[in-house]
Amino acid sequence: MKLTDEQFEQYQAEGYVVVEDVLADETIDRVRERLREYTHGDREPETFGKQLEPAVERGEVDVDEPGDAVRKMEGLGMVEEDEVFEEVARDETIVSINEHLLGEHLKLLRSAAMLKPPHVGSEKSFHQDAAYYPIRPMDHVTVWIAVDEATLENGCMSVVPGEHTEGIITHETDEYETDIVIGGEEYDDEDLVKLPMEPGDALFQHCLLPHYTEPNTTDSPRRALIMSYMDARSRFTQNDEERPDWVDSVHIQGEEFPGCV
Ligand SMILES: O=C(O)CCC(=O)C(=O)O
Repeated sequence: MKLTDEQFEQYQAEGYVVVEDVLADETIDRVRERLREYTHGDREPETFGKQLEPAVERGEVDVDEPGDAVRKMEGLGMVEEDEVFEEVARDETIVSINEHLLGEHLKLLRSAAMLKPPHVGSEKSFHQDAAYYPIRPMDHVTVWIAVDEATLENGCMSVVPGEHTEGIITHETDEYETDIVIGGEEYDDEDLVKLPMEPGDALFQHCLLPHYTEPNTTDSPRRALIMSYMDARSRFTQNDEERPDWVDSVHIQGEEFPGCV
């Protein structure tokens, strides 16, 4: 599947496009069940991380059980060790849309589950994904896939259309320590587009597009998967000794190139 001309032009001009019904209901059901096994069951990640909501970790807010406070899981190990997440990363529609945007040689740069649990799910402040990764060129694509209905109340994605053409903005560390946020930049409500989405819909987002999600104030989770793809000819800006070990890649399709990611 390719994007329509209109969708392709929207991605180029505005830095994002939402494609509906990318993942089938059965796939979404498997993802939900697997996420629950990691949060509330006895499945433990071996090669990727799980992070609790910081306010819960600091003892400021209580939850019934620790699984109710898992903020995210992150790491390429998600697709290397778990066949359910690997199926999503290699999904034919997702890969072919990335091929349309980035060309035929593709690698996966990031895999994560953002779980924004009921009531305790916190905001994710404005940031550009490119700021996290020492990769050039800065043109990787983040695919944000709704696992639950994402609404205005439970923390759907908000983006600043067209801002991906303005280059990288200075970021600073925020309270999570693992996260960085755009420093000193304010966006007005009229600069934003809020993107409610249905389960299985996918947002394709340019890595320089500033985006943000609000806290989850509802009784239901707002879970999403993130898979980020890059051209396999991208390069790390740091040498192997300086490169953090969470910055790595998984081959998806096409050629691999010497000296590249
Ligand atoms: O899912 C969310 O709440 C935001 C995730 C996000 O923007 C990110 O992790 O880069």
